[in-house]
Amino acid sequence: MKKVATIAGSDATGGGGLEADLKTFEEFGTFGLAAITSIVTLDPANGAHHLHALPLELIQEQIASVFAGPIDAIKTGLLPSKEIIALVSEKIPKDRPLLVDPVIGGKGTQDFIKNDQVQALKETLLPHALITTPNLREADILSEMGELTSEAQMVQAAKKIALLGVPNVVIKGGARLDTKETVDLHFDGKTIHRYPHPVIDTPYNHGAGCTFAAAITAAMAKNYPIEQAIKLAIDFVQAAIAMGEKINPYVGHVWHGAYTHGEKRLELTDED
Ligand code: PXL
Repeated sequence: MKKVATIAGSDATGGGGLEADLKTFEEFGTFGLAAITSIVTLDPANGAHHLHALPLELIQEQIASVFAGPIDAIKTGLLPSKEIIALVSEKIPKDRPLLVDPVIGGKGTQDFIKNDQVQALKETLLPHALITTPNLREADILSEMGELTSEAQMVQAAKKIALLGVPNVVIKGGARLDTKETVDLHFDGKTIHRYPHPVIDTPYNHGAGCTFAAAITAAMAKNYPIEQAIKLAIDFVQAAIAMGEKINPYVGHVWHGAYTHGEKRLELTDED
């Protein structure tokens, strides 16, 4: 069985973060392992997110635990300080496919990220990545191009980010361009591949980014070629968004089980 590791934050509400990663790894029929960098909580009184980073020694011990045996692919998510980024960059095996999800501009986490972390990500971790998966906002920050409002700008940003030493850059169009169809762009160092798909009109899409990145990582562990892994991940996330659920008064999450269990869930009734 393929083993897939995530080094990420915990999203206590279960939509994004390592919860999304582990659920997604499982859906892909792989074995998931996790090192927790931080815990993100949600205040039920007002919906505010709070970040609690774990001590470096504890993160280091977890990374040692995770890599005590062979791992087929690695994903990183929220790495909330430059020291944590340096530690992860130093300790992860360099001969395994690494996906870096640059969690610097997502809902719920964007307020936690400081400029020195972005620099550390660019200089220390991204050069080890086989693939990175920024959303539009993250691509804007990494490329230093400012707000990206067209596909032509996404192409330019992908090429700039590749210059940081990443062979594959996937920029997610998401729902921000305010159209019925969106496009995810993949630059493989030579060619731009387009992955157009419909925008699903729902507010319940928290966790979509983490789930997309986790799906690509699991597919890479299973030796899918990158383009096929991206296509599969898009289908997986589209299903997860289509069956999104309101989880608390503030957010609704994608359902990571939708791609493989969606039909069955329709047949079963919840025993309330
Ligand atoms: O932005 C995605 C994300 C990543 N990691 C953690 C999160 C979230 C969103 O809330 O909590 C830990």
